[in-house]
Amino acid sequence: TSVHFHIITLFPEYFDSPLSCGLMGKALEKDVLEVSRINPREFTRDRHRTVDDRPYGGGPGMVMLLDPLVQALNAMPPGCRKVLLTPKGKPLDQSLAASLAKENDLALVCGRYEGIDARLEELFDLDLVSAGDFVLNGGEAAALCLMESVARFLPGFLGKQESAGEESFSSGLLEYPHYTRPEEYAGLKVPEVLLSGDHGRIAAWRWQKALENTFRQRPELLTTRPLTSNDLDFLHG
Ligand code: 6GU
Repeated sequence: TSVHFHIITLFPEYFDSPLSCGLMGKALEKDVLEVSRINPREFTRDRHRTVDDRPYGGGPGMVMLLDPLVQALNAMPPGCRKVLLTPKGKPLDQSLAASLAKENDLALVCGRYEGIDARLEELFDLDLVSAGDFVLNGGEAAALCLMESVARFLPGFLGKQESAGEESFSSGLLEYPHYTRPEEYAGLKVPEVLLSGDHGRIAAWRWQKALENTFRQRPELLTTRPLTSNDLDFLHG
């Protein structure tokens, strides 16, 4: 298999349905990728199997203990890249997903409660990754986003049809609008060009719509992607 994800989480059952559904379920059956779930609680030795404690200095919530996480990470295979899912991390994007898809082993540490003891970052070389600028209860949902975005780069994950070429972001733009039958619904018609059979005109129309969508919804995406004179003609002309 191409990538082996090692999810370190206090809630291994959180991942049951997402890993069994749709393309991800198929990919796991086909051994396109592999997923292991490790519960840090399994590494506790005390009677109550404690995984968290109150923060030094006071304040609300609980902090995840170092030792169970350290043991879980020490049990990872050699060469394993270690990712900590945390809102203070670098926001996940398509280029990070592509780079993670080149790894053999990826440990995904899911933080819960208020956070984890900061010394974990001194003990291990961790890539800090966030799902985006909003607050979740823990890293699990972010880990799912990461795994799905990485899996789509793996050979054999997508069908021949969809392959990663013509989606949002592969061009650096948002997607163009899609239409299917019927040709007219409640007086709303499918754009004529899509029925024309003229593949050149269709490609040009889709490029223009993708550019317009991006300009309206996510103009900041256009600042890191130089506009061609063609693009500018489409936007203004
Ligand atoms: Cl990785 N964790 C939490 N708790 N909140 C988040 C996040 C991660 N990414 C975005 N928000």
